[in-house]
Amino acid sequence: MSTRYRMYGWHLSYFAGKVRSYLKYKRVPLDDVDVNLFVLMWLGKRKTGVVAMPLLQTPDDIWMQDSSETWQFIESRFKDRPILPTSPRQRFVSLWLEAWGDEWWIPIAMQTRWRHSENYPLFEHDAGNALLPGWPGFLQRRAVARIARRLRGYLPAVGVRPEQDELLMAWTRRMLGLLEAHFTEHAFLLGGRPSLADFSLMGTMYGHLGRDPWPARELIAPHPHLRSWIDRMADLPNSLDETSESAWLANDELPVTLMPILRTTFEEFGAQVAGIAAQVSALAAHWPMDKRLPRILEDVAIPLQEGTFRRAAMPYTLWMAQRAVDAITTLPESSALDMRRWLVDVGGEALLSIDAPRLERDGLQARFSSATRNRGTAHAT
Ligand SMILES: N[C@@H](CCC(=O)N[C@@H](CS)C(=O)NCC(=O)O)C(=O)O
Repeated sequence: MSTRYRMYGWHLSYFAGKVRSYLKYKRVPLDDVDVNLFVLMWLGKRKTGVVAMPLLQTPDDIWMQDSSETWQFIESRFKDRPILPTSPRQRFVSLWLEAWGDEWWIPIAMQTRWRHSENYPLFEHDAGNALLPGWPGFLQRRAVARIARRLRGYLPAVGVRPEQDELLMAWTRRMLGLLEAHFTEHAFLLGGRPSLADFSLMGTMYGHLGRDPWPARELIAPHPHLRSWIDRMADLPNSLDETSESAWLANDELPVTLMPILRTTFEEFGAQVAGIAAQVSALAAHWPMDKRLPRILEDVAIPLQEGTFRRAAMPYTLWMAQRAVDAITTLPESSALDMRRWLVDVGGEALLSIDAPRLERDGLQARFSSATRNRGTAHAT
């Protein structure tokens, strides 16, 4: 039996960027292969229930698709180089920034890719060769066009709408400035060593912002420390200097330069999560408890410094946020109290009063968890 793991994913893909960087860091024996049309549309769907990438196949032929499920599984088998800190604050921040990196940044990645036609030749080339390797160009191009149509179809729901383009770019430039300031001081988000938060942010930064020609030139090149972080993350562990300060900050501290970023996530992503929670709660009154929730609901209005941004609520995002909040609510009482005080200081206390039914993941979507189902429409606190 082979002892190697196999990841199916493209360099173009958001979540493959996250998972690939992580698996390399963990030194998982890995075959990193492209997804072809057959694996994407048929085999992967049969094994995991959804058409999505990346997919991971283990040597013992277990298949998985969700990036969070994937790292949790790998952490249980590969104990070296854990990516989730054990101290309460850093642990919560890692999980919260995972949710932010995975969910918040999707519109930015999609806008920068699909609003600029100069990105399409790379997409067509890479996706064409991956989907139908060795086939005639015109068939490859046709297959790519179908995938591109499907992906472009998601733009309005995630908030990429012409009237919001400027707003989102202004936000992006502000945030990239904050990230640049941070990476000028620190090699990774929590200090000298990568954590779950870094891998998640690689989703946006590797395949989309750092590799598509327009954003790589216009948005990333002006930020050299951010550029170096992307390149470092793409080549772990080789780019990690084990002898220097390769640790998260001591005493559960967080880098000062991370704080403005974190505050922004609480204000903005926190508002998005609260908006989704309100819609999911309202749905719980009449939605059949055993039926998967819709992938998208109504719009949520999110206040940014630059204006109000609207995108459709996705229950899946709430599921991810609930996992982060769990890192606080499951703490022993005295540490939970300390964490609550800290959240008040950094503007994140509203997260603790989000009252919504407990969710679990179902493929790319979410459903009420079995605990919620057993309690009728009872809410998690
Ligand atoms: N949240 C999932 C999402 C996986 C995902 O959305 N992958 C994208 C490509 S980067 C995809 O295949 N999307 C297909 C679709 O949404 O229909 C994860 O963490 O793995």
